[in-house]
Formats: sequence, structure tokens, C-alpha cells
Amino acid sequence: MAKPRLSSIDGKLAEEFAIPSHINEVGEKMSAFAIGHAAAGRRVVLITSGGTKVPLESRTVRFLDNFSSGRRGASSAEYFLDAGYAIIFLHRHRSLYPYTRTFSTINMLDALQFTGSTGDVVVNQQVLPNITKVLKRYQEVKDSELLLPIEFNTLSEYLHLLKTAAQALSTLGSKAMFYLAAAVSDFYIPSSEMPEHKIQSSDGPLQLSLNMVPKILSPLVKDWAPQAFVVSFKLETDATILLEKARRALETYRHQVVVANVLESRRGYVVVVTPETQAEVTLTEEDLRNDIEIEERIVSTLTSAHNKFITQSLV
Ligand code: 9Z3
Repeated sequence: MAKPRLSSIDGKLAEEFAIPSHINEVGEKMSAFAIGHAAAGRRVVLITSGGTKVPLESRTVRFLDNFSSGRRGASSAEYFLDAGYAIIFLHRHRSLYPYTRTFSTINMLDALQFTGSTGDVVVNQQVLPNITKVLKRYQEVKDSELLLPIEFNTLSEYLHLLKTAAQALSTLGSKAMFYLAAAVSDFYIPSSEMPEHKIQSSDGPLQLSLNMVPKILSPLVKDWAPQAFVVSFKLETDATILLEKARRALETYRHQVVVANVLESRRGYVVVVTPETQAEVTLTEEDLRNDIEIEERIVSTLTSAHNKFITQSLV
């Protein structure tokens, strides 16, 4: 088998981004997960979710953050599970999580109450109206070991864990999907230039100089998981440049799909862009009244496209 090329991005990753201490352990878990599900004939999707944190000091007091609640990744995970996929859920620590996301705004103590004279504690169904349905599905998924949660905080952790996950999933060939919904920083301070201690305000106004983060999609598509179905997300706040940016990403990285969205309208409107097609996915007022989530439609569009991709890659 041909040896994978060591791209310059691999070198940069190793030199300028601190390697998480648990990377080998996590890599083994991800490989075992991928092998097990591949043997069962299942497809596996790696979902990234939440925003990355870029520290300004190595003993970090201050950091830059990318905005993402993690809802896109967490709700999509539920729909991928319904479609029969196993999932590696690479998410920002404490961002929204599949199933529990439904109750993220509820104070746990408000949802519990004492019953009768026994002092037993029961769930208040009025505070948690769908708890039985959600709990049932959560436990099914847990018992069948279909969801492998992996956490990141910093950009460095995210990049190394993504690479490790991609290598673990390479055994699945075209049956692996990457669904890159995490909001990833474009800028960082290399480890070698980062002050160790808290930056002192007594030193006066702070001037920051940030390097460009290497474009990780490039080695992902070319070297780490070259047979996989790769979906990236393009986020803009200026709608007029969105589609052009999405198309440029497809031309540059030569992956399969870009889901393009604008920050304010992301819950009700996205465009699924491929090299040949462009499909708008929109929720109507009625959909919103019926609690339909746009992720259900996005995932359905992508699982169909993945089916075709697998069939084509077999001929
Ligand atoms: C997205 O565009 C996601 O859809 C959101 C989801 C982060 C907007 P929430 O988590 O929001 O439901 O609150 N993710 C990708 C963002 C990103 O960083 N994309 C890069 C870019 O646009 C390319 S990988 O340049």
C-alpha cells in the first residue's frame, strides 16, 4: 500500500500546535469504534461541533473564541443516528449535546420534585414534557454504542483530534462521512510565540499578531481520508459573498459538499452546494410552528448524496 505523503501541514501541526496528551488513547478508541461498526456494515459519520478556543497565554487566562452553540452538530447527530449511522461526535466541551440539548435551558432542580411522604424524587413532566421519549431514544443509542463522544477545547486539540479521527475512519473508505460543522478559528498564536504567563495590563495596550491557521481540509481530503465523503460548512455574515465562497472552497479542496449558511438565518435557510448542484433548504413558517428542524432536511439530503457516492465509488 502507498505510504501517505507527509504534507507541510502535517509538519506545521506537529511543530506549532500542542499535541493533546491523550491523543494515542483517543486514537485507539476511535479506531476500535470504526472497525467495529465497519464490520457490522454500518456507515460512520464524524461530526465536528462547537467553536474552537485560541489561547493568548500558555497558562491560559484569556482566549479568542469562535461562535457556535453546537446545536447544528448535536441535532444533526440525532438525525444521522435515525438514519442508521454510527457517530464520532467531536465537540467543544460543554457545547450542546445530542438529546440533552432539548433540555439545555432547564434548571435541573426545577425539573425535580418530592413525592408523597416517602421523600422520593420524581421528574416534573410539565417542566420536561418530552423526557420519556427523549430518554428512551438516548438509552437505545447508548446501549448500542452508536455514539462516541470526544471533547475539545482549544484549536490545537481540535486539529490533532480531527487528524486522528480521519486516520481512524480511513479504513471505512467511501462509507465514512465528515460533517464539519464546528466553527474553527482562522487565526492562532504559535506555541513558540505564546507568552507563558498572564499578559500584564501594566505593560500597556495589547497588540496581537496572529498567524493563519493551516487549511486542514486540504490534507483531510488529499491524504488522511481520500476516499471519504466530506461535507464542510461555510459561515458568513454577508449573504452576498456566501455562495461564491462556498464554490471557491469546493474548487480549492475538491471535496463533495459545502453547506453554506448566514449566521442570523442559519436555523431556517441553508444552501447545499456540490460541484454540479446547488439546492436551497428552507423552513416555512408552518415547519417552524411544527418544530421541524432544518438539520432533519440537511441530513436527509446528505445521506442520499452519500448513498450515490458509495455506489459510484464501487464501480
Ligand atoms: C457552521 O457554519 C455552522 O452551521 C454554525 C452552526 C457554526 C453556524 P450553531 O452551532 O451554529 O448551531 O449555533 N459551521 C462552520 C463554521 C466555520 O468555521 N466554517 C469555516 C468558514 O466558514 C470553514 S471550515 O470559513
